[in-house]
Amino acid sequence: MDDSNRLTKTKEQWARARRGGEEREVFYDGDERLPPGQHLVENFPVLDLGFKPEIPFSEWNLTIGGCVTTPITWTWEQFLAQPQLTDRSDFHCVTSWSRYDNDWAGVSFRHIIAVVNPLSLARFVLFKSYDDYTTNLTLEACDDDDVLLAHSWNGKPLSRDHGGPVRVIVPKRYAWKGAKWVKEITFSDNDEKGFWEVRGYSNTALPWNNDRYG
Ligand SMILES: Nc1nc2c(c(=O)[nH]1)N[C@H]1C(S)=C(S)[C@@H](COP(=O)(O)O)O[C@H]1N2
Ligand SMILES: [Mo]
Repeated sequence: MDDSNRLTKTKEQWARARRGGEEREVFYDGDERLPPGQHLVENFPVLDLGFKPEIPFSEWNLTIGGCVTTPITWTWEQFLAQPQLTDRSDFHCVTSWSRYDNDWAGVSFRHIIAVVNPLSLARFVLFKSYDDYTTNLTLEACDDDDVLLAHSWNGKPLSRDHGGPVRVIVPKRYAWKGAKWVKEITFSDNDEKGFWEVRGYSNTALPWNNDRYG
C-alpha cells in the first residue's frame, strides 16, 4: 500500500470510529502494526489507581460466576493446574505508548469459557480486581485465542507492579481493558461499565480505530 492510500485508509478508520453509534467493534484490516496516535516504547510503564495490592499466593483466589452453569473459585494451586497457554502480543495503552512482543503465560480465556460454561444469555463479562478496579468487555471480545489470565511475563513471574499474581491480557483492546490483580470474573446479560468506562473512556476501546473515548 502506498503512503497516501494508507493515510486515506487510516483517516477513514478514524472517521468511522468518531462517528459514534452503538456498535463500533470493526477491526482495522490495514497492515500497520502501530495503531494511530501511538508511539513505541522499549520499557514497560506502570499504571494504576495509586496503590498496588499485595496478595500472598496463600490468600489469592479467583472467582468466576454469574450467568454460567458451573461457577468456580480457584486457589493458586488450582489455577496453576489448569492447561497453560503462552502467547506473544503487543500492548497498547490509551495514554499513547505501545510495547511490542510481550510473552505472556497463563490460562486462556477460552479454557475458562469451557470450564464455567456461560449460558446463552451471557453476552458481557465484568472483571473486578483486588484494588477494586473494574473493566467490562463483550464475551465476543474475550472469546479470542490471544486473551488470557497471565501469571508470567517474558519468562518470569508477573511482578506486583504489573498486576501479579494474575492479570488479564486482551491484546486487541487498549490495555485498560486488562484487569491487573484480577479477583472476580462475572458473566452477565447486562453490560455493566467499569472504572474508566464510566469516566468517559470508550466501551469498545479498539486501538486501530483510535477508539479512546466513549
Ligand atoms: N486492577 C487494575 N488493573 C488495571 C489498572 C488499574 O489501575 N488497576 N490500570 C489499567 C490501565 S489504564 C493500563 S494502561 C494497564 C497498565 O498495565 P501496566 O501497569 O502493566 O503497564 O493496566 C490496566 N489494568
Ligand atoms: Mo491506561
